[in-house]
This record gives sequence, C-alpha cells and structure tokens, in this order.
Amino acid sequence: MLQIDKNSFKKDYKKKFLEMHGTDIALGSEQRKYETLGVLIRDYVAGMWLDTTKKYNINKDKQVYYFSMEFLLGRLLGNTLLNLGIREVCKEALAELDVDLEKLEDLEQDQGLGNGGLGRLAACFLDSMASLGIPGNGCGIRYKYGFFEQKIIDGYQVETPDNWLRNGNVWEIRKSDKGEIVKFGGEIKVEDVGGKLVFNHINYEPVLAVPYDTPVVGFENDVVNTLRLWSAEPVANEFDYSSFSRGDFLKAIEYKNSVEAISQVLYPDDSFYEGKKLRLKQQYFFVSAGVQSIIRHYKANGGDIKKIDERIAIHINDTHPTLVIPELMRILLDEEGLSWQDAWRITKNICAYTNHTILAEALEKWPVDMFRSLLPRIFMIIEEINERFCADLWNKYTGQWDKIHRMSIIADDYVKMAHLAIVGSHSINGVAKLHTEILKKQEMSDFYYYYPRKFNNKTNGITHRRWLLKSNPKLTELLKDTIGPSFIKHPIDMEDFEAFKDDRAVQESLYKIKRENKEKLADIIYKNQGIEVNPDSIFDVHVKRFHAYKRQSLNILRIMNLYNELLENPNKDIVPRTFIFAGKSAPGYYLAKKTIELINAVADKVNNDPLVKDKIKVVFMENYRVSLAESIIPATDLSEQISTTTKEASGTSNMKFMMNGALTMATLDGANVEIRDEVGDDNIFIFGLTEREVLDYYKHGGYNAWEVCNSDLRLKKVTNDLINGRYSSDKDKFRSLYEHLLTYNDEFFVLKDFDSYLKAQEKVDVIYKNMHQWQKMAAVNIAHSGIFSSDRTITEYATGIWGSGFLYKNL
Ligand code: 26Q
Repeated sequence: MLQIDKNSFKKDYKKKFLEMHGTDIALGSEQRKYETLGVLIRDYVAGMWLDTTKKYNINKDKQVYYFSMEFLLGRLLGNTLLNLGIREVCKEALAELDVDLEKLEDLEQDQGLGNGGLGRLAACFLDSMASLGIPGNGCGIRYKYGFFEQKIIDGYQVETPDNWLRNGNVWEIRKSDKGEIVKFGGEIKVEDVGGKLVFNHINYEPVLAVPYDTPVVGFENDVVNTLRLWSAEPVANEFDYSSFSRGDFLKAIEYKNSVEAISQVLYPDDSFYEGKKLRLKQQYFFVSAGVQSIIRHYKANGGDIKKIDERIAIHINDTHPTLVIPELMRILLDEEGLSWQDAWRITKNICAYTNHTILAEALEKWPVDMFRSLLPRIFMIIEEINERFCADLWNKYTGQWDKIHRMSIIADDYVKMAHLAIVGSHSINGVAKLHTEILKKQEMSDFYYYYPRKFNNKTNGITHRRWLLKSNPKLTELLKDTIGPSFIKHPIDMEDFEAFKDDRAVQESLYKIKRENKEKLADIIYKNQGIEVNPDSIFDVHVKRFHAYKRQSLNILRIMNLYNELLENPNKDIVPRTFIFAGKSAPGYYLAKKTIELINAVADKVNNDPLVKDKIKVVFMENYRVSLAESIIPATDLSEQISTTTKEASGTSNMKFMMNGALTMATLDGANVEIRDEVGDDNIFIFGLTEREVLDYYKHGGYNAWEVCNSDLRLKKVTNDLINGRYSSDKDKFRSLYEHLLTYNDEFFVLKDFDSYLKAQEKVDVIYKNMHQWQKMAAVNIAHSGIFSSDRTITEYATGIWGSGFLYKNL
C-alpha cells in the first residue's frame, strides 16, 4: 500500500506546486492547487500502475477488455485518494498548508462521457475490477465534448456543450506511440494468391486513433488498471502532404474535419436509436483501434494467436461495440491467416454481450447500403457469418422461413446488431432477473430456444466505495461503529447491520445523519436554485433521465393532485414534503422536454402559493450528473422508482438510494423486484400493475385511458389542469401531454397506476410520522444493500463469463 505521512506529503505538494507554477501556494489560484494535487497523485500512482502492468504480463493473466461507448466516471480526485487510502492524510496535510481538500475536489469537472445508467455501470465495473484485482481494462472513446450541460431557462431545458477538457485533464496520459490506423470506405480487391483468397483494402480513408490512458486505482490493494479512450486524428502524411502540398487545401481541411468529427461529441440519446452514419463511424473507430491494440500487445508478449482466447476476454456493453466480432474475425483471417473455423471459434470464446434494454425502438440496426460503403470488408465478413448462421438455422428449422427471416443478422436491408452480438458471443446476459426472463421468454425467445445455454443473468450493481464510503462518510462511520469495518472489503457483511434495526440509539443516529445530509443538500438547492426547503420535510426524490417509461409524469400528476387537495382542504394533515426532480432529456425528445417544463411550471406555482408553502415545495435541480447525484442520494428519504413494469431493464440508482438509507417507492420492475425480495414487503412501498397485467395489455389490448380518467374525479381534475391554463397562461402549452395520456391511450399506463400510487404515498406519510419505524426500515434497507455492490456483480461476470483469474488480494 502507498505509505505516505503528513509531512512528506506536505513537502511533495509544496515542491510540485513550485515546479508547476513557479510560485508559492498562497499566491496560487484554487484551480492551480487542484491541478497540482492531481498531478502529484498521478505521480504517486505511476509506479503502481507500471508494476501492475508488469505483473499481469509476467503472470500471463487473462485480460478482460470492457468495450463501451460510454464511461460516466464523474470526478476522480476524491475516489482515487480514497482508494489509495491516503485521503485523510492528504486532507490534514493540505489543511496545514491552508488548502481545503473538499474545495479542490469540488473544482473538478465531472468526466461525463455517458448518458446515464449504462455509462455509470461501466464506471462502477472498472472500480470493482481494480478493487478485486481482476486484470480489467476499459476501452472507449475520448469525446472532446461529453454529455451536454443542461440549463433551465424560463422552465425549458436548454443544452450547452460540455467542454470538460477546458482546463485540461490531469488524469489522462496521451500515448502517441501507441496509435492505430482505422480504415473507412474504399473498396476490397479480392485476389487469388496460390489458391488462397487475399482481401486488399484500397482507396480507404485512414484515421489515426490515439489512445489516452487513465489509471483506475483499486481499493487499498496496489492494483492500477487502465481505461483507454481513443481520440481521432488525421493521419499526418495524408493531411500534410498528399492533399495539402498539392495545394488542395479544401480537400485537406475537409479530411481533417471529417476525422475529428469522429470523437467530437457523445450522442445524447439513450432510448431512441437513430441510424446516423457518424455514430456507426464512432463505433467502428474505437472497436477497431481497441482490438488492434489488444492483439498487438498480446503478440508483443509472445502470445500464440491460436490460443488468444485463453488470455483475452472482450465484453460488449450493449450492441454499440458489436463490431468487435467482425473486426476480430477480420484480423484473425486477413492478417493472421487463420481458417474460418479457427477464427470463429476463437471469436466466440472471446466475446460476451450484455443487453440493457427491451425497448424495441432502441435496438440498433444499420441500413445495408450505408454499412457496406463505410465498412466494406467488415460487411463481407458479416455476410459470411450470416450465411453460415442461416444454413445452421435451416438444418434445425427446415422450411420455417418466417423464423429464419426473423433471426437473420441481415434482413430487409438492415444489419441487426443484437443478432450479430448473440450469434458471435458465448454469453448473453440481461441486467436483472426480471429483465433476463423477459429477454428469454419474449424479446429474444427465438434465440433463447436456439442457444439456451448462452443466456444468463447478471444483476447490476454499484460501487459502494463511491456511493457509500465517499458520498456518505457519516453513515460509513456509523456502520463501522456498529458492525465493524469488514463490510468495506466485503459489502455483503452489511447484513450484520440488521441486528441493529431495533436499537433506538442507532435509529436516532440514522435520523441525525440523514438530517445533516439533508441540510447540506438544502444549502446546495438554495445556492443553485434559489429555493428554500425545509430539512424536516420528507425529501421525495425522482432523479434519472427523462423518458415516458420512467413516468416522471405520474409523479408530477400526483403532486398536482396533492396541491388541489391542499387548496380544497387547507387543514389536511400531511407531513411536509420536498419533491426533488433532476435529469436530462434527449434534446430531440419532445414529450420528455414538455414534462420538464410541466415540473417547472408546477414548481413555480406551488412554491409561490402562500397557502401551501409550508407544506410542499417542488424543486427541479439543473444539470443532473454524477457529482450532483453524490449530494442528492445521501439526503433522500424516499426514492422514486416508478417505471412501467417490464420497461426498466434494471435501474441502478434504486440500489444507490437503498444503500444510503432511503426507502423505495416502486413498481415491480427491473431490479426493484430483487430489492423487494431482499428487504421484504414491509420495508418497501410497492404499487402498480404487475408484469402479467402489463404484458396482457400489450398482447390483448383493453387499456382505455379515458375510462380510467372518467372514473376518478381526481384524475379528471389534474388532467384538465393540463389544458385549462392553470399552469400556464398559454392553455395549449401542455396539451401534448394531455393528448399523449388520453387521446393516444398512453402506452405506459400512467393513469392506470395513479390510484395505487396515491395509496402507497399515503402509507409513506403514516410511517414517516413514526421516526423509529421509518429508521428501522431504513436500517433494513442498508443492511440488505451489500448484495447490490458491483463487487458481487463483477465476481459473477469474472467467474461465470470471463473465466478471469483473481489476484485474491482482498478476498
Ligand atoms: C444507441 C444508438 C445511437 C445513439 C445512442 C444509443 C444509446 C446510447 C445509450 C442507446 C442506449 C444508451 C443507454 C442505455 C442505458 O443507459 N440503459 C440503462 O442501462 C442500465 C445499466 O444496465 C440499466 O440499469 C437501465 O435500466 C437501462 O435503462
């Protein structure tokens, strides 16, 4: 472990500051202090990083490569210090230099290279792989601009670019000597050389992929893994000479721009697939660079290409990196000269795929024409994979054209990425039990019956290091004081905390900790949004991406209803509540943006109404991101997880909230089902349609929104409030939401679940009034959250899918 005492740290920091800035600490800006600390920590890490890499090479450990279009890391300083085990020493040392560590931590820009759940999951997995000593690497894209920043202007979402590299990035190292060339477009010339077909790629556009490596520090175990993100640059001689020197400036500039566009910006859509060529380019760009560098490294270490599947596992995070499969095939066939049989066996052994969604509109498919012209050789290989696959299907399902057509990788002029991912992987997993069952029995049933043994479940998890140890130090201390520190390395040991659920002193401590966290959040809300909230009210929180299936609309309708009830009956006995929302909408997602507007309009009305102002407040917090989540989650009393049953693959914030002692208001969707199974019905608020009811509606119809609405006076009123000018002088402002719910018979059954949602919310009020009962339930939730640590998830991936060796350092 890194051994550093206060005095030597102070000395190192002072020296580094002088070196970097040529001045005294006292004269430097906070930004400079932050940068100095970052660079110093990176130096500390450098030796361990090198040692880890060397050890992996010597041991010939199996390497896992987690390929993902998104890594939503958030801030790195605090967690790196925590994992190095030197955060306290640094804090004290810096304090003696008159530097406030927390202030510096707060200056760090979030690394926001992801949309939401999938990207954050990848980040938690990196942390767990390093902390468990698994040789695991991330591979992705170094977007110049991450997920857009959200501003709320006059109640609307306005997007601005996330220029996260503005002040540089102390955590990354550019490896200019480790670039790879990625080829786009052109043609394939096939030649017969001595009876063997040779595929020559000509007239292509070359792109230089340059890797930037970020260290991933394991928790107190001396392990430092690597996240490698690729940046697209013009190939020097292409840009400088061939066009430029001929005076063909425009062509040269065009080339440069088209190349740089590839890693320019993260696509901010997480639920509607759009077949954009640039997106396909992004996918092949990082996949090709990543696979080439893996093979180069493997061979440089003396690895035998025919045994590469014994030493390498590649994970495909959703279909976005599926091109790993044909790219591996291309290299094994065209560059390494393997036979199709060998190449195919090796590829399948190496690759595994995780599905994160069952929304049909999110499934990736690419028009054949676009695909073939951009990636001619890769297309040929996919065609060959498909022909062989369809031939196998024909053997089993002779004559069943419909089925074969349904399962084909290429059909109706599209390349279907999920089909390719399934056929080319040895493992396909869903992210929660219910989700995996739905995949097997509904969405992918054809494939499940064909390849039953490939399908498995890996319920998601979250790193308790960021989401408990770092973000909730007081709760961490309470756990240590009660059950001892073993849960830090073995989060499942949090179960021991259940024994304290009836302990009144513990209940009071839980109350006090929550209250302090709420005060801190209240300060942030006041600072950011200018709204005063009462820390004694219930903090009722709904934070996540905006999407119709996540049903922020259901939540706001019940708030509108509560407001009506309070106006009608000012003496209504309720516990004061603060309703907190945060989240971004995809820029082109009209209904989601309207919902944000509605929430802000309701907030505006309610917060300024003296009749209810001491009872309810509505807050929309701008620009939801990892660092904001770290402040919100520990301060939450009630976690809203209210998606239409069957639609949320897993959810992961549900796990973060329970680990921080929030109670959950939930439908039986995604991982909520497993949370319920863990804590029991008495320690969670469940409402809404069941899986069977929802699937029944989808299969047989029968949902009639008008009927539901007309039979419930409260619903009639609140839906009417959308179009009667109550929340906007422009009566039509929210008409589209009204139409969606009623005229279009809302496919997410918001109105249908309204009544049971309200009933469940009434229970919340009753229980909250009894502090001891509430905190007892919170204790049960905390105690059962250990299983949702991503350490458990990653252990399952490693043993069940990757077959990777552990260093067993911590175990
Ligand atoms: C695809 C094509 C083109 C452009 C963008 C995309 C795209 C990008 C991101 C599609 C999907 C995503 C992200 C999906 C996502 O975050 N899914 C969530 O994954 C979590 C981790 O497994 C689950 O907990 C959530 O339930 C699931 O919604």
